[in-house]
Amino acid sequence: MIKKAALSFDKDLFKRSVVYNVKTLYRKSMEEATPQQIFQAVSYAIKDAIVDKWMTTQEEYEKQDPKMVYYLSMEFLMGRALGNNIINLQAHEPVKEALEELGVDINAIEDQEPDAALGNGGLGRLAACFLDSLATLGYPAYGCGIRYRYGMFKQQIRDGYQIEVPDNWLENGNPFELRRPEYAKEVKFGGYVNVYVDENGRSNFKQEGYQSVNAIPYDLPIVGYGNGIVNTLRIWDAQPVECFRLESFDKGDYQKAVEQENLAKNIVEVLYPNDNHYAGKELRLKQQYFFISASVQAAVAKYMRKHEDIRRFHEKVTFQLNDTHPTVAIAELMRILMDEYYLTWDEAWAVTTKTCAYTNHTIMSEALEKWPIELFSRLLPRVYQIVEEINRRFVKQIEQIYPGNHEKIRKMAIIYDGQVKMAHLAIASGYSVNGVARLHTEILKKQELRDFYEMMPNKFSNKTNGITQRRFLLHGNPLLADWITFHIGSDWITDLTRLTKLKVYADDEKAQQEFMNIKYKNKIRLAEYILEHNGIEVDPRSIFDVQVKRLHEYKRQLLNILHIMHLYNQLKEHPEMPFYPRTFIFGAKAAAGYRNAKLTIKLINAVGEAINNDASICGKIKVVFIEDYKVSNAEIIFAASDVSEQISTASKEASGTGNMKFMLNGAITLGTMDGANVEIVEEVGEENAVIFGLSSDEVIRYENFGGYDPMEIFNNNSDVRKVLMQLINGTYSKNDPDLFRPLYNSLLNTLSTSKADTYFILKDFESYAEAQKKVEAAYRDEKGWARSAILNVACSGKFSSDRTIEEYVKDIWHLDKVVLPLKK
Ligand code: 26Q
Repeated sequence: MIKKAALSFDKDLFKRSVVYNVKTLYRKSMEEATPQQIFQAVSYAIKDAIVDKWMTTQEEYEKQDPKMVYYLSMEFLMGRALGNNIINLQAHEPVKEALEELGVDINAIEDQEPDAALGNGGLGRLAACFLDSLATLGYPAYGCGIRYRYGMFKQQIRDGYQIEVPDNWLENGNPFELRRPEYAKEVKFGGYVNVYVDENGRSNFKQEGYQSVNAIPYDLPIVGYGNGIVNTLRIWDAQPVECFRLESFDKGDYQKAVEQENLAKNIVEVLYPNDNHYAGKELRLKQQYFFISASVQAAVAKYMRKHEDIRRFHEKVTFQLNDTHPTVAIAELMRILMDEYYLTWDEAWAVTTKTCAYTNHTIMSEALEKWPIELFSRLLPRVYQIVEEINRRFVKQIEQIYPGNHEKIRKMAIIYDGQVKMAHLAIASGYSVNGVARLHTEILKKQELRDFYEMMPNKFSNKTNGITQRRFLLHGNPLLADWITFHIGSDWITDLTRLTKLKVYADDEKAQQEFMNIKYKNKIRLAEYILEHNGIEVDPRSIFDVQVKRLHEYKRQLLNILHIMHLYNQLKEHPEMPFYPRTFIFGAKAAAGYRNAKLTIKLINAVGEAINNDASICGKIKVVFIEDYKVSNAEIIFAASDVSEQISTASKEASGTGNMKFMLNGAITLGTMDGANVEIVEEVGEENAVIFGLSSDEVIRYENFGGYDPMEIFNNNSDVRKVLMQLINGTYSKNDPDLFRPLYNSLLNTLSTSKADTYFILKDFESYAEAQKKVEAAYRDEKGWARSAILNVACSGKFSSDRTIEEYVKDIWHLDKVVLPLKK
């Protein structure tokens, strides 16, 4: 089958373009060029093919003047661009052929590209999936973010420990980006606010004595799948403002000039590598205001180029706030409307409250952003005045609704206890608040945000997350993608619900064999990756049991590894016991300062080291820690997985999106009833997933009664006791028996200064071990497993980010699809 767009892709032109680029960029022939140079040449050739569509799309946006969504996010975890762009241009076949004819392997070239890792994990990758879906569905959208000089750190494992290495992703340049200095914006920090009354008697607020930086936009193309649409991800770089000539030395401005230069250099230097954890750092707040001020200024300027009346801004623009990180956009928009366009408070408020919408991604209290007033007001004096006024009016409103109820004010005020609470600002000032999975939204409404929900129930809605099948199936798992297309056609690429047509193959033995054969080939591909990167041989016939995600105590990698220690104990005690060979695969980065997370990585590696080298268990268990888990190796991992470990403490994982990527690739979920797992089980049926552990209601009930007593389990369960003692008797740390004591203490804490096992690891241990037995039994039933795996793929349609985006459009953004004119 030849795709339409494939026909329109000029293969010969592309080949000439690659050869020409190699020549002009490097003065080399194809034979002489390095793989990196060929990657650059190929990328520029692909960019050529993109640019025309990019211009046409943007011209059409200019002409049709549709409403646009600005997706404001501190993180965009894009991964590699080349392969994805080729796929979305529907040019994979011709490009692959062309490169073969030039003697080049497309996969080797794609491997030359560094991941664009401008994000930590779930929230950043969600933003990337959303951009793909927006472009593919034909919705006018901008992504707005920061062009970090260094993205998420590269992880090296040395002696079992994580080492963080700077991610110099721009080292060889970024062929797809476009620098656009003509759209630079100035962003001001610090100083003080003066009020001037003008001849009309109007008060003018002026920030003075400030420091400023120039924000320079870099645009990246976001190619829609097969529809000619190319949207823009705009990421901002910082440059010092040119303000000082030599004579400034005498004027004493020297100090200020140097400070401004440092400000510009520092601001975009590096992504904060904290996932689900708030760090109240001044530089972080600077980063937030920097890209928000630039983005809001740009959005207003763009609007004013075509429109007269700024009071109707919200009819053409909506800002989606990706968590509270961009929430300062609310006050910045108010500032621009009042101070630069002279709207009254009420007029500005009317616009702002119809423009901004907020997505909540977590209920973990340590992730909530609360900025000290001192810091906030010193850095953003005018913005702080506006936040104060928003707070004053909001508190007044609370008092009107709940007269005399000081408790409400204490719990809901935007400014309280010397802090600015960003979630409260976002909820009070936005027109929409959404959670990211049904359970998560229910918990928000009933627990964390209950007071807000009671006061303004209409603002709240759920938008269950999704993922893009273009990257995580079509690109990441070409064998399965082709098999699916062979059986049901290619419509699934833009309508994932079509996968239900695969249900009829679930009981078809030939289909089952083909399906499991593809899984086997993908397991060989991953086994080769592991051999190359870890030097460990794993058996592709073993069960590939995988937990890849950021390392966090609530995600409970510790539960997984404790259970592996337990299995190993059993195998040692009963060498003859029936045991289906298993390869446990981990991948996880820990925040640099997160002690228990880093220690868990060390434990996984120490246990792996012991087990993998113990000949007495005949290789029945292997434990592999994949170094530097990132989007590009994730694609290979999902495709090769049998078991998807989604074992967070119920109520803690807002949604999860990895869970969806595993399901789409035919892995069976071993999980708790948490986040989107609940909806996964609902779609696929509980007989095709393995569920264990406390429910979120049970967890919350225990928490409300001050926790539970893990000592009871320690005393009564000898398996648990044995494993825990191994944490502190040097079994996995011969030279330093106390090495893992902090992990032991986190579970038992005999000192009782802080609470023990706050993530219910011991409480869920037995249930988890039972569930793991069910997994083994299920895998032994080859046909039953193949059936379940196929059904997981077939039932994953709901979890496309295309569906998620359509829900945002319908309920929150109210955008119209743009139709491109037919080519003459
Ligand atoms: C905040 C302040 C200062 C420094 C860092 C941060 C910060 C950075 C990243 C706080 C939180 C994050 C990331 C949160 C995150 O990734 N949440 C995940 O979002 C996914 C998409 O909705 C969900 O699927 C996950 O369940 C949720 O954990």
